Amino acid sequence: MQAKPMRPRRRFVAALAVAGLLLASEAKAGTPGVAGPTVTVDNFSFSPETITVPAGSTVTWTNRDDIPHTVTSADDPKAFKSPPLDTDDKFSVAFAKPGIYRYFCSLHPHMQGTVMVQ
Ligand SMILES: [Cu+2]
Repeated sequence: MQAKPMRPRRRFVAALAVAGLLLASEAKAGTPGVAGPTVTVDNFSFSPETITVPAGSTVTWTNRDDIPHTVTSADDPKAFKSPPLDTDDKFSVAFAKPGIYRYFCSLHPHMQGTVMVQ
C-alpha cells in the first residue's frame, strides 16, 4: 500500500520540474535589460545617439565614461530623469507609448540623444 501514495507525489515532482523548465525558458526569452536595447554613455556622448525601439521596450543606459553623466528628458514635464550615473552605473526607462523622446546630460547639456518609440 505504499506504492500508491508515492505515485501522485512523483507525478507532482515531475510537474514541478516541467514548470521550472518552462519558467527558466520564459525568463531567458523575456529578461529586460539583458537583451533589450542599450545606449552606451562614453567620451561625452550617447551611442547610438538616436535609438529606435518598439513601444513597450525598456532602454538601458550604461555609463562607460570615467566621469558622471545623467540621462535627463528634454520634455516638459520631464518623462524621465536619472541621478548622476557613476562609471558602470545603469539607468533604465520603459517606453510604453510611441513618440520621440529627446534627452540630454544635465551636467554636460551638449550631450544629447533621442529615443524613437514606434
Ligand atoms: Cu555628462
